[in-house]
Amino acid sequence: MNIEQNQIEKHNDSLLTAHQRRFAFLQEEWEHVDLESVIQKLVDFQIAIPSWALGTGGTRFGRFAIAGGEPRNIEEKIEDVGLLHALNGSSGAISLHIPWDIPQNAEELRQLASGYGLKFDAMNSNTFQDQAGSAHSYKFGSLQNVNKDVRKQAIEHNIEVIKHGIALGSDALTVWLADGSCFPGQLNFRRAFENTLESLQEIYSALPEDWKMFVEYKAFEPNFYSTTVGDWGQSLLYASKLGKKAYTLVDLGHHLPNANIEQIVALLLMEGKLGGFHFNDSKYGDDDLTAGSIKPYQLFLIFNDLVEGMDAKGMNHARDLGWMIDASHNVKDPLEDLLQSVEAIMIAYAQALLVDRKALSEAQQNNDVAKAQEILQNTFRSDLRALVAEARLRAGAALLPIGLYRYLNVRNTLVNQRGKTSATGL
Ligand code: AOS
Ligand code: ZN
Ligand code: ZN
Ligand code: ZN
Repeated sequence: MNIEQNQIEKHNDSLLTAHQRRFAFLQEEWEHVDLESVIQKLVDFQIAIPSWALGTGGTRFGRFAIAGGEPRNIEEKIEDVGLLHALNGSSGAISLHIPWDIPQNAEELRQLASGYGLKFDAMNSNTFQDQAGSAHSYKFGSLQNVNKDVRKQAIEHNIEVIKHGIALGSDALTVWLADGSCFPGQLNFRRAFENTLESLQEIYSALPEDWKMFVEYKAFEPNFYSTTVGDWGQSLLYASKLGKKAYTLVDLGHHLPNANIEQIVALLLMEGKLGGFHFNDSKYGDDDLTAGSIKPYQLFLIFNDLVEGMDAKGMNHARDLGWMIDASHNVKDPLEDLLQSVEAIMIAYAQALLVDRKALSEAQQNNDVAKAQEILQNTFRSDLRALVAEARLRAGAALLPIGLYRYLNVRNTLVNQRGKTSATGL
């Protein structure tokens, strides 16, 4: 299904007076800053939607179908992201996963995607599951495996993913490895690192000149004693040894409890090695919950360091890092959840854009701790929803994305078109 421009306009008209009142208040509150340039940055900012988050992911214990209407193929996944992008104007890219998505006709998919205003973001490889018909098993790891034939199979898979990505016009490969060990003694850590590095080097050499490789780290799960790309230090080691096209990817849920993610991000950015994000939120581990649903202050602090660091380096906020969501849905309509995640990310970004950098830097220079904290918290506690809504309005999207989604009965339409069974790769 498509959401028509006139449906969006009708919806916006009905909310316009109330919106304008809230926006005018913000304009007054922030009259000392160039709000127009902030709004333009918000309009430009796009967050990629992962193809696997469009259906219900389930838990380790089971899976409960939602009402249905889940996408059954890549075309329908693109259609779903197209719906999100029409509603919020900020979901202009899709991140595919091989082999959960098998692009058959790249040219047709490119056309379909561009019809919705979508690009193909980072491609994701999968060597954490055995695929039907493959010669070797990843039970004891893929790129780290003690058996060279297994490593070779995993390397070739990644190169295959790059080829799919080239055909689709993507320009990045995300490598997340489940490799690690469950028990002491199982692995020689140094050998595992060396094998992984050698394998990554082979994949790296297949990357086109203008591509990036994102090395995603994760503290634990599915392995519970060691993970071969277990933290940002290890990822940074691989990325540094690989070369200038390799970067660290930060998934917010992949740290040990209470890690200071904003500090990690600041230093990776300083080193020119921060590649991008998998946004989500968590209370315990890799919970893959809606961004900003548990720790919105942390999300803001991360963006605060991102904006400061990117500006210090003269980076383009929208283009120079990979912004992606990585989420899993058990109890919510995935599309509604993704709208909520994007909104939370946009709000955190807007807040970070409005931090008084000069005053903060002065407070830091004067060791005025209370003042520094006040500056951050004043901005964080400001309600900037109308600013983000104004950016949506200007982008031709909906003032209230979930409101319009429900008003248009999008899920019911999808159920009628696609049926009640769920058909995701997970
Ligand atoms: C796994 O925990 C990682 O977050 C991955 O980025 C991702 O969830 C997976 O690659 C989906 O394919
Ligand atoms: Zn991830
Ligand atoms: Zn995650
Ligand atoms: Zn994860």
